Amino acid sequence: MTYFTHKGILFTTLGSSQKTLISVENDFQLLDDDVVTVTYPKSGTNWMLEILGLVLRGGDPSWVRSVPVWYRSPWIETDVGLKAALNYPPPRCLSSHLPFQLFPKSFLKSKTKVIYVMRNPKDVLISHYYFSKAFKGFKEPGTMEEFMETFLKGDVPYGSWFDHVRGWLEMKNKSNVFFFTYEELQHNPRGSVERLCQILGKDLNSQQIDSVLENASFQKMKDNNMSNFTLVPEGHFDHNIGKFMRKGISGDWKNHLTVAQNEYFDRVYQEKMQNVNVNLQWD
Ligand code: PPS
Repeated sequence: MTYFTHKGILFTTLGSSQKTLISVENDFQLLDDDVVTVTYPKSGTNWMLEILGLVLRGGDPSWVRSVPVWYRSPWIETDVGLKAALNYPPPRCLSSHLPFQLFPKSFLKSKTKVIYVMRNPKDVLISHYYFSKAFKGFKEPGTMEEFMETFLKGDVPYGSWFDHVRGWLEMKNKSNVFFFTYEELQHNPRGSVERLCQILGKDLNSQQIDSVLENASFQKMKDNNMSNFTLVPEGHFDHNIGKFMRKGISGDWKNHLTVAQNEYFDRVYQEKMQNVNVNLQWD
């Protein structure tokens, strides 16, 4: 596995290339009825995609159970994903881990809805650490101590968590950018699904919402081969080392970080997020 740097941000060569990144930023046309789920990696992307896939089909699980998530909602910055997105008829469901400055320029002239999902960065760190051990596109993370340093410096694919979240939060006054948190999906799943329905103009009844909630649960997604990444070939992901659907909880960082590591993380967080006037409550 190797990385390359594009405009100061690291990317993996497994599935992405400079050519695709340049094309997606400058040439790719987002359309008014596209819905794009945008996240920093390990923030709940696939969970939101499952919820979206169910909401868009009125709670019917047949789509999410028959089509792999990367075809339902291709990642536009990957070589395969961009090709798929270009061939899909509107309305398209798309995904991206891109920081705002590398996102398609056409977004600013469109009414495309962006659903931006954030997660407690300490849980992102832990999820990223385990994912990096199994995903062959990412570097072996080393010890947790070492990986925390790498993560806090932003020397990971898609760059710094802080820059990513800050960059997208600057779009908070745009009427077509909507923010969700992983923690909100956990603590208020029905309210979150109702808000998403409102955003998408989908009028689901109570039974349909029940079906969304049931089929997007951690256990149902863990059992769904179209969503649990077991279809990813061994050459890309070592299924003996890690599971994509790992724990699915908030606060797992408490089981991993020492008191000193946690305090250090908090100091870096305070420093990097000091000018962000948004109340981000993770716990
Ligand atoms: S990726 O690789 O960046 O696209 O990963 P992403 O989907 O953003 O994040 C993966 C984490 O989300 C958890 N997950 C869920 N949690 C709760 N409920 C549901 N339904 C769910 N689906 C996915 C997944 O387990 C990863 O978190 P960790 O902490 O590693 O378990």
